[in-house]
Amino acid sequence: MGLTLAEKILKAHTVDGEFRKGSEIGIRIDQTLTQDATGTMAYIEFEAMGIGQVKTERSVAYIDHNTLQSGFENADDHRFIASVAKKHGIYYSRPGNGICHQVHLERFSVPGKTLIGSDSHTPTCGGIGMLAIGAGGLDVAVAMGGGAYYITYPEILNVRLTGRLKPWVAAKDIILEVLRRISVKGGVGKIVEYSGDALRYLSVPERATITNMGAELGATTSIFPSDEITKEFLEAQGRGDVWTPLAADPDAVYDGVIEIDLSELGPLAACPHSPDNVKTLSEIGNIKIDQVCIGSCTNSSLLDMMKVAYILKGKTVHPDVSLTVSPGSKQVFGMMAELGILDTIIQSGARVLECACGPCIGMGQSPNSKGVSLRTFNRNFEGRSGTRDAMIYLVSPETAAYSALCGYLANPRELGTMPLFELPEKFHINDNMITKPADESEAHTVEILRGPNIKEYPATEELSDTIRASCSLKVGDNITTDHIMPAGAKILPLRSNIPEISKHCFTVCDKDFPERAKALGQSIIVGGVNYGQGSSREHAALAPLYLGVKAVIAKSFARIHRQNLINAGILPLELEDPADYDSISQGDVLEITGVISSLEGNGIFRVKDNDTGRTFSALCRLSDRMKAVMKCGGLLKFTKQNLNRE
Ligand code: MIC
Ligand code: SF4
Repeated sequence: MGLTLAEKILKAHTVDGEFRKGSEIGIRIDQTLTQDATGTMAYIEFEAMGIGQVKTERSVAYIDHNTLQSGFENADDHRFIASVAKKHGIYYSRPGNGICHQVHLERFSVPGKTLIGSDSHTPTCGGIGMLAIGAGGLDVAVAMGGGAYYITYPEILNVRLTGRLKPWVAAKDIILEVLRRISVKGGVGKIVEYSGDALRYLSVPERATITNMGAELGATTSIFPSDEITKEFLEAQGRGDVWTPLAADPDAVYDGVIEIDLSELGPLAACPHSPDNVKTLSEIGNIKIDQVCIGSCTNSSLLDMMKVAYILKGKTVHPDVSLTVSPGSKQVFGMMAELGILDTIIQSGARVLECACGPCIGMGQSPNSKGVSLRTFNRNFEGRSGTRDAMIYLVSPETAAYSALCGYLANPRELGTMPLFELPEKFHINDNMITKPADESEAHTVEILRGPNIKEYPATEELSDTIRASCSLKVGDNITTDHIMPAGAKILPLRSNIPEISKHCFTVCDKDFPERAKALGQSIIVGGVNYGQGSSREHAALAPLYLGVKAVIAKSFARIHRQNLINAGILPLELEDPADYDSISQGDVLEITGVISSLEGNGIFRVKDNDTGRTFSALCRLSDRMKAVMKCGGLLKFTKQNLNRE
């Protein structure tokens, strides 16, 4: 029986566990990436493990999230990360060099290699045929130290693309269509593998838009084959030597297949407040808009900018609309200048921002009250833009640019004939903003520069055999990490200070939660389906840990967040019968006895609600390794103990 492409890469990298569906496997990691908002904590953890030089083929630290320096905190974090990188063998991409995923795709990605990154959109590099997975910072720290990364051998879902996109219909519309069909939960436990005749029309940046938003499906990762188009892209990046052809075996067996005829697609938009709330533009109608933001790791490539410039050329942004454009990288930005498209965009009245995450993570450009904002980004969760009552729609750059001129959500198909947009034969290559680490022999001379906002990893405790605690919060379905640990310009600078950032934990849902949880000493959170979807930020586990949360009982969990809870020593319990959710009220005292024997035995935990007298079952089935992690109080302690033993 043949293998799928993802399976081939997984197989070549499996160093632990049985290579069988559903079982836990440990894979060797060739490359890692971090960004600053999760990176500071990841490097605090890396340092706490006492590892010298990174053991990977390539590790890169990017500064792209917290670039708004409205106090000393972010600049201190940048300096800290730069010094750790220099000392420990990590390449450092300076602020101004671009968004981690875009830069990694351009300058470091290698087909067939494995990459984990402390950012949920790490699968962007799947566009070039890498097996690229988003993870918590602690998992990335372990991988930098040479440790394997553990995943459950996933199901492989094949998305077969046929036909050809109509003019002005984009790669963004393809992934929106996948989201429309299978929802934000549809990819959980799966790798999405793309194939089909249509691939010959899809460039690497377009493929990367699709794999990037695979994160919104909840998928472990998404991947495209590595073909002649991949080769051309790498050659244009001056890196043709790293290319290898990669594809699934002709007789590969998939766990599911979705067929999409691209010629049948029209422009789509994800409506507030979820990336899977997808509608056609005519279903939504010509709604009036206040803001348009073009950029983010989903749609900030040179190709995107070329299309945007073509649409804006010689026109002026509608007087009621504010248009922002953030190029994805210094390379993109520089080439926009070189090709004259930057001037075209500036002349149209667009507000050109630095190449960073910017508005995507609420780092400025929050819309006006009740503002309608069209964004080429990947997430439109409530409040993420920084304006609680804003209405965010996710669209393609083509729809965004055309709508910015019209003043309402407009269909770019009206633009008529589309010229052929071609990538340059050679990109502008200048890696002067990527600092190489110190030579290993010099590493001991490098001083780590720590600012006063950088605090230690919170204390964890061994798992106790009885957990008796109040339910400090009960929340509904699809709770995102943006609910649990909000981002934005005011809170992000606290990412290296868990005591301070914890004061904002869950405040989007309940402003009194942090104080209530703290006063209770220890507590349990109850959630619905897909609890913890969205980002990889381990702060969504570390803040609850700091506030005394011992367990989260939910109908189901998102992959990265569940792992982050385990890494932090918080028990993720899945209700055996989802109907039991209804019987629990906030404030009820819940009692779990025989925790250790349940963990070690069949993974079924008996939970008694002392207020109602009801007893119900909740599951947490872990591999032996994960059981050991849980019992000793989390992955950091576990790794330290194991290193000491070696
Ligand atoms: C996001 O898009 O939500 C982020 C900000 O990039 C996060 C990481 C973080 O919270 O720092 C992610 O996607 O993992
Ligand atoms: Fe940055 Fe937004 Fe991409 Fe997250 S989704 S990495 S915030 S651009």
